[in-house]
Amino acid sequence: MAKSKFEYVRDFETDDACLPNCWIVVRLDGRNFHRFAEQHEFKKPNDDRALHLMTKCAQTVMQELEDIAIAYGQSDEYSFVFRKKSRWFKRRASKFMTHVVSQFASSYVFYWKDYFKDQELLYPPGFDGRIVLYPSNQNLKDYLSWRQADCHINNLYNTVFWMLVQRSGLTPVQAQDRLQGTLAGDKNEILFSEFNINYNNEPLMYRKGTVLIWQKVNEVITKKIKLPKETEEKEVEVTRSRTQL
Ligand code: DGT
Ligand code: MG
Ligand code: MG
Ligand code: MG
Ligand code: MG
Repeated sequence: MAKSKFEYVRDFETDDACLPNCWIVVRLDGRNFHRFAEQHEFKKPNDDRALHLMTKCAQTVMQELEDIAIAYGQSDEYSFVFRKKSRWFKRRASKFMTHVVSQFASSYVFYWKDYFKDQELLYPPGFDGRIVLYPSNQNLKDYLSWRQADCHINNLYNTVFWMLVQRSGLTPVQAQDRLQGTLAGDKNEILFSEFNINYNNEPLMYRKGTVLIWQKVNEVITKKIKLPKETEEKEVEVTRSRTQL
């Protein structure tokens, strides 16, 4: 049935190849994680179990898929940067996005119990995805800085907000009013003077998010070899280099 009369339907598929020589960024984000976090009793404002599970899923994505150079994650989102020269799936945007998001979502469910122990997964979570192309290294750097600035702004706000609610007993509305119009310096000051917290000493992962990169490591393994003129096997140490996340 190579050339059936139905073949023409293929022509309805549109070309979605990403522009050559550009960094391809896929960003995913948890769908309605405001509710998901509430239902699964995430710790406020940061839940280590949730953040580490996100990073485990991102590692799985990087290991299973091709050509991802770097990933950056915070809150319920992760960005994956594919190499400029990638030829994976002929650079088709739909392939990149759907493979990233589906691999991530199935990993989230698969590894849930490793991080949440006896907190049951109550319903299947979903993630949205988008794709953005960046032609220059500077654009890519600025993109990552933008996501990191978002992490910083939200985390500073959330840290003060939940201190005011949990420690000072303000209602969420009162805390919101208190923070209305405050600048970063004001928030740092509230944390320091009222809660004795130096924001700069808060965990890096909360303040900056998580970056995943590949690293070359040298691995020493022992190999048994048999030399042609000898009868007995000899153990030798060989060093091989491999990449790990
Ligand atoms: P969306 O993305 O438009 O479908 O809606 P949301 O609700 O996912 O909104 P988004 O992505 O802007 O904000 C992320 C939500 O996830 C936010 O309500 C806080 C929640 N979240 C993420 N990480 C944590 C965490 O570690 N602890 C808690 N308590 N909540 C978290
Ligand atoms: Mg949103
Ligand atoms: Mg979300
Ligand atoms: Mg989000
Ligand atoms: Mg198939």
